[in-house]
Amino acid sequence: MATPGQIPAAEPDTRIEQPRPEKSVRAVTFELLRNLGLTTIFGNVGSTEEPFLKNFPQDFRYVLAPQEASVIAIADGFAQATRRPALVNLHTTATANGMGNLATAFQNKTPLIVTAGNQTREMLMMEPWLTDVEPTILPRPWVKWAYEPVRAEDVPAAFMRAVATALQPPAGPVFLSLPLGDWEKPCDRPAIVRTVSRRIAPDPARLAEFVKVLSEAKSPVLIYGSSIARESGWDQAVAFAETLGAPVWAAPASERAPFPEDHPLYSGGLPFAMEPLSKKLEGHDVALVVGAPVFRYYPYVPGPYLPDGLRLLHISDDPGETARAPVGDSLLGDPVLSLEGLKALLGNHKPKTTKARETLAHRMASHAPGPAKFSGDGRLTAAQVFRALNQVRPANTILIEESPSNLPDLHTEWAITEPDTFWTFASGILGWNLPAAVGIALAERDSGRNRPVIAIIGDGSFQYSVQSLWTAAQLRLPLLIVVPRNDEYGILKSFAALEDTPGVPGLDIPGFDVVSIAKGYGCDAARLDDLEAIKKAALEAWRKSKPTVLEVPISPQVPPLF
Ligand SMILES: Cc1ncc(C[n+]2csc(CCOP(=O)(O)OP(=O)(O)O)c2C)c(N)n1
Ligand SMILES: [Mg+2]
Repeated sequence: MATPGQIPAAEPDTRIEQPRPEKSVRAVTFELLRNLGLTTIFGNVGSTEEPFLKNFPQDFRYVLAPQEASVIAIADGFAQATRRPALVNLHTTATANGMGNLATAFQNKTPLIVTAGNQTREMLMMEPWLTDVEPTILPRPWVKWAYEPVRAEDVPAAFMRAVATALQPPAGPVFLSLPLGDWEKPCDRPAIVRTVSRRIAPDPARLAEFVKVLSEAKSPVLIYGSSIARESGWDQAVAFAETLGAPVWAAPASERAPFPEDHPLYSGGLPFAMEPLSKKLEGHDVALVVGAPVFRYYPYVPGPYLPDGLRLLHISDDPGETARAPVGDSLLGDPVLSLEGLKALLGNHKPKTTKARETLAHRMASHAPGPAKFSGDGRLTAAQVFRALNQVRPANTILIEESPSNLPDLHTEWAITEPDTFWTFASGILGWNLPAAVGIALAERDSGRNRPVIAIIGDGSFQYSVQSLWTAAQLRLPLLIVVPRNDEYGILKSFAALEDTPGVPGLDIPGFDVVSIAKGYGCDAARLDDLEAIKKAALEAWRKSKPTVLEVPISPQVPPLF
């Protein structure tokens, strides 16, 4: 009881809301990630990430790759093969180790949520060890958005914005820098899950203009790009090509196969230089490019962009691509929705042709004459190896390629006839395809599709993200990797010939023991120089529950680039 002059103790006021049980930034973030279905984290952990990963929830999976380049490309392959965003966790400034593959992910248009820890806010200004001093600059220009939340409690909303940004067209990687002291801080708001659209419809009036030009064309030609494959648009691409009656080329250096390569309208892949590309299009009056840049060139071979008299139309959902095309009229819109719209507007159009100019048989005859290309020096050629593998592989086998000088032979010997069975990189930055194959093989197993996966990786290319072999072995993936060993950077010798730069050092790479390297990372491995043994080993590899690396010595050759 209060004595006079004393203030009585307050009775508890039942009208005031009791404080809610406090949740941490970590708890709210994991709840959000769970609700978004982002329960696999591809990472390589460091001290600045341990507070995020503390008491790692049982319903999440952590896929470790012991180098950042591998982490990013494994996640990229997984995201592409699952058609979902993937979550990556790297180590502060060491994110830089993954920059090559981040640039590739950007050009692949893969939605990746790349995160990295940073030092605690208490010390950031003094730049202690492992501070990412400019976290929003470091990953540029290869992310759509880079951000370090201003307040700890903004972390969950930043994740949501990152996912939305990564998914909207053109999809691509984003980067979040997350100071290590933020995770235990209170977060009094639940994380809000949002959804965004992944496709942008084309302007109907512009589509009608395109149809008018195409239907009045005497000899139209189609150039299809990887975005068609990314958006599962093979059926629409075939239906439109057949209705219009136009031959189909794959855009130069396509990272995905946009069209069945055994279709009678399929002409092959366009060369990636001005003069030879323009030559291939001679005789046509209208070309329509769908879902690709105009054009992805590589060597500079001066010449016109297009042959005389050819009008170019271009459809892409990437405003960067539509803006930087040096010629042609563009339409911004989803490639597959556009193909559907074009076909509907064409109505009962009479097809102009039913055949490609260059058939598969024609391409095979010009590239790999006879039963198989022989070297004459006792060693196998890449063409022989690819043909042997193609003979035994199941029809739905997934092929991943980073074997620069052997690519023309591979395309000739191995036609892609089923959707989502070919992957390579959009960038030319080596070190993507081996780890991407690991991510793709993981997606095959997760999804229950379990298609066989083979990666053809050059002996030079094999070295760049070789640590991903360890991840493949730990995950017990039945992945087959074939390394055509020519002891050289073969393609660069072809370049030296084209560019007339004799005497360049550093183009021979003798002495890599691929078998020992692969075994060291936990794979089965063998060196084989006999076609029957290669076929047998391939079939065995797909039945195993571990990766297999086959080193195949091939005859070093310097094929012309065109
Ligand atoms: C990360 C990276 N480093 C260097 C290069 C330059 N480069 C392009 S092709 C190539 C050689 C590839 O050699 P290999 O994988 O053995 O294939 P080959 O040409 O012999 O078929 C190199 C080093 C590159 N594209 N990317
Ligand atoms: Mg080589």
